[in-house]
Amino acid sequence: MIELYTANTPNGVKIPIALEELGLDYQLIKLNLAAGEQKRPAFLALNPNGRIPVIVDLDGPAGQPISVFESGAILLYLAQKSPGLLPEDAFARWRAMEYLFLQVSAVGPMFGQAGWFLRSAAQPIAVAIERYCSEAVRLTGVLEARLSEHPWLAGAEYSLADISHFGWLRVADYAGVELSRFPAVQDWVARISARPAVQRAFARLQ
Ligand SMILES: N[C@@H](CCC(=O)N[C@@H](CS)C(=O)NCC(=O)O)C(=O)O
Repeated sequence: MIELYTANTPNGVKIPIALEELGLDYQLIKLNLAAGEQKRPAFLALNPNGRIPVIVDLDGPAGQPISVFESGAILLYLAQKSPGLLPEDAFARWRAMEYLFLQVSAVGPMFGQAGWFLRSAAQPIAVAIERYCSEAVRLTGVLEARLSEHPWLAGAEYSLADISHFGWLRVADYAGVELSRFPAVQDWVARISARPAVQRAFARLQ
């Protein structure tokens, strides 16, 4: 059994989607981020960075419980635990890794900062909005180029790379990205949204 601490946010949706895709049993523990539940000592003991998502696998390595934080690390942990999120072909597998790391190192941080400066900053800071929003648009262009040539980010197969990016791209508007300018990404978002596992994950996150 896996305990999943998460919320319905761009990073938070990745792990229930992965768990549903793999058909793994999990207990969903929804945190109220606005109330600061992610900063409580019991949660900080699992993730000293005070952010969701986090999992605790009660049946971890050698049957021992293990906690894992950072969505990219959790996706890789799940891919190792149960086949289905990473292509078996070595070339496609490394494409999946590339796009997973692109998401956690660039798309997530840039979209997050773009949205924060656009919507949450106490006063508008034009240079920050320009920098982060233009990066969010540029990165969406990188995905558009890939998805114009391949159905999924790793190539022919849906993988953890798609799950990782989907959380942010489905709410691209938050970061000032007009998705209609990126038809291949828009179509990819629609195809992922229609997957039964994705719909089950959102139903549980309600
Ligand atoms: N790099 C982290 C980012 C996690 C993250 O930023 N989570 C947000 C929700 S999308 C969060 O917990 N926000 C609450 C806070 O910052 O206190 C990951 O991919 O897991």
